[in-house]
Amino acid sequence: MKDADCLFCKIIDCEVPSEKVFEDAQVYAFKDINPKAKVHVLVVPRDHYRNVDALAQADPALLAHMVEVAQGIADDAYNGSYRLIFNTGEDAGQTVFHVHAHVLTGEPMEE
Ligand code: IU
Repeated sequence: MKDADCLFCKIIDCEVPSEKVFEDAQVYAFKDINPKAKVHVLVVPRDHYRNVDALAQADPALLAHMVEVAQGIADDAYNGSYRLIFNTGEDAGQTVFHVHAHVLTGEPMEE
């Protein structure tokens, strides 16, 4: 399931460059180009779902796997603490409509 016009589908397919942090058969994780924390990684499923609700309904096990990968990133990069954000909808700040988890870690978080 790919969307030819989707930026993150292109990043997963290496048509657009990214700084890879992790990948497996189901997900791809890369550094956010505009980091909001010392470590800011986006975890993205290879299959295209427009937001976290669509993913949760279609494949909850894949959503759980994204959380597992986020935890692994925070374990490797820091001390296991991290903030996990799914912006959902334009008014919430979602700009790329391919579900992605923002993993913010690497330092103590401000409020
Ligand atoms: P959002 O939740 O849809 O707003 O998150 C999109 C993120 O994708 C945002 O933090 C951007 O900095 C990030 N990003 C990126 O990492 N690489 C890109 O080429 C583009 C956006 I465009």
